[in-house]
Amino acid sequence: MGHREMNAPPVRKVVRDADYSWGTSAMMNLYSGTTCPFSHRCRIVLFEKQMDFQVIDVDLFNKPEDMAIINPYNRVPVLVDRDLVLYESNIINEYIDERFPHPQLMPPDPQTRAKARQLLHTMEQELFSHVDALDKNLKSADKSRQHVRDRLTELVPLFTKQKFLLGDEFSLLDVAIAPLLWRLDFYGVELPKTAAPVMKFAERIFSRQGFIDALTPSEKVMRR
Ligand SMILES: N[C@@H](CCC(=O)N[C@@H](CS)C(=O)NCC(=O)O)C(=O)O
Repeated sequence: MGHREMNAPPVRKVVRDADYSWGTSAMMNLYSGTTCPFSHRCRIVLFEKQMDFQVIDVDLFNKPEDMAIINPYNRVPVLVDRDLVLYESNIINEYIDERFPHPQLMPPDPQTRAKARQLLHTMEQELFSHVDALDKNLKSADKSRQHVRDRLTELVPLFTKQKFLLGDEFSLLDVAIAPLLWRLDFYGVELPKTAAPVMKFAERIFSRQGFIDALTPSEKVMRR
């Protein structure tokens, strides 16, 4: 699995006619939502690595019954790698990064890695906890828009010094934030003009081939 003849192009199969044969393929299987920002994170990492994998689109309005068996939270993304079943996007991404270490997306030294994990946690608390309200345009969506706008604007000083969240190298932190940055227009979050360095950072991610390849047709139309 994941190993190919030298110079053979990677096999990247996208299954759109949901064939939910859990884990029967020799390749890594990612069960993914076509508009789900958390699944989007895992698709980016898969496409950034030169390896074989299969992305299986899960219809979230008509979820397969056994989804709840493989993930007790009954959510996507889920990664099935033969006997291993994983859920939670950041956990899946760390696994893929360790299983296919080139290019490495987590920092190599324990201290920076611990800091990265801490920042991933902060990102969930401060930004991604608002995704549900924004996505469903709940009553609290306006508060969420303001909160997301303020937290992102706070990142401005960081990008006067460095290209990406952890420094000048692209990392799993940039992967984790990217689906939200891609959806800002879609969620109705407008950043102030002073936040231009943050949008420049976003464009740096959006122009990567791995990012472009990972977009589903429904995500492509979220942003012009
Ligand atoms: N914290 C989880 C969040 C996953 C999540 O919320 N997934 C949503 C779609 S974006 C889902 O599957 N919801 C269940 C449903 O819509 O039925 C992660 O990072 O993987």
